[in-house]
Amino acid sequence: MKPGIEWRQPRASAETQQFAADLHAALSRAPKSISPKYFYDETGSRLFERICDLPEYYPTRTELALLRTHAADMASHFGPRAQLVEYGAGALLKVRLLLDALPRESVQFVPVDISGPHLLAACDGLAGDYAGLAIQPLVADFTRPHTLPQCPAGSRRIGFFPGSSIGNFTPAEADAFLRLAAAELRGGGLLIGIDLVKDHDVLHAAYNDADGVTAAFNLNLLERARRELGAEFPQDGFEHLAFYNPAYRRIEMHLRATRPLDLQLGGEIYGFHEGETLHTEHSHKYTIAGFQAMAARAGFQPGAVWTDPKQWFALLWLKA
Ligand code: AVJ
Repeated sequence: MKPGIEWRQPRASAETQQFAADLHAALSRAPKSISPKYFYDETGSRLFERICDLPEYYPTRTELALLRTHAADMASHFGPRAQLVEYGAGALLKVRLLLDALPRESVQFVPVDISGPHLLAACDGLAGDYAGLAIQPLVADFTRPHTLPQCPAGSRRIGFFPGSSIGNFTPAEADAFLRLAAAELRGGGLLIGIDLVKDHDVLHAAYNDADGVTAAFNLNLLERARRELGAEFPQDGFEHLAFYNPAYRRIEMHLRATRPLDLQLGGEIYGFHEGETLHTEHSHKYTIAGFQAMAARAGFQPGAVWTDPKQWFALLWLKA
């Protein structure tokens, strides 16, 4: 570096700053825990796509098969015209199966996602393949109060929340989301994907795949902190831990210290004892009746259910 030329660190994005603040908070509490949303940087999103293709990871393929087989039946509940609101839109792949079953001119599609650049790129791709479809993306955190575009006259608002993403919420957060959705979808309804309670070995295998992709996905959270925030911790200091907790009907994922160690982050030092964990994800599993009861308490009227022959995954229609 030439003397006199100041080297400037690239300014941290708002998301990076939020990650740093949340990771400090996560490491300061007991037990240590952080939101699973930090899995999904570029590396993590690519690893998640690989998870969806794993033989042990049944949810994505089971839900896609249900959508492929029953899209027309699902769409028959929407009414003649719909403002279709997808919560946490992501790559916009699953919604295509629904859109294929709807007359294009009868739909306004409103994908809602917190990541603006990704959302807009996905919308461009969708617009290229669905000429004439009205798309109104909304960059927002859908778990917090937000304002949807006005529902076109004569249309019903229909929510779409696939992927069992609601499994990441605690029961209190799931309840809060369902109440918010019931209010804004009033007169229409919600089509939601949920992962069902099943044999514990099947659940365990889905989060402990033989190729270690889920382990890499989990460990990427701290590797991301190394890359993005300059965090320092020993190589092989953490290992993947995922298990089914039957009392809470959820898979828990943790990063477990393999020995006593220090993690340095922005001038702070956080100690881990051997075996201590950073809790990274809950993935709640539901029964159909249990989920319908929770939805009913939140203001929905449970309707049609689509599930696979083994009842591993379900899509539920909930009238708002
Ligand atoms: C995207 C939240 C539905 O809980 O199964 C996959 C994420 N974590 N393997 C899930 C995940 C580990 C996934 N969800």
